[in-house]
Amino acid sequence: MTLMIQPAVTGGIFEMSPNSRTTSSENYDHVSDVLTGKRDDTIVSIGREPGALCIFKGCHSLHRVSPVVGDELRIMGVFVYEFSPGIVGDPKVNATIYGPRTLGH
Ligand SMILES: O=C(O)CCC(=O)C(=O)O
Repeated sequence: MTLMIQPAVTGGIFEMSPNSRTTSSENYDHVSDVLTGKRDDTIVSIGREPGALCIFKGCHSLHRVSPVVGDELRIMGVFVYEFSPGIVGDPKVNATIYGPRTLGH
């Protein structure tokens, strides 16, 4: 679940191809088609106004954010829910996705 707090002035568009994978299938052919632009028809853009709330199956939906342009920060709350309590994201993975500023938090 994401909650837009402060959109980028330019860029920072959140796009996803909903349900592009399943628990039982990585669906590599479809994923490849999306990544190479052959299935742009499956991509949806999500609202970027402050307060925009998006609930989606992130593990099963390819998603990306276009480059943020300009000096203003794009601030997004990202809430990830697990089936069991106590599960946290791998700090190295988080640093790869969100930047080294997340290390140690
Ligand atoms: O920044 C966003 O708009 C989406 C972030 C996201 O979905 C993620 O970090 O997995």
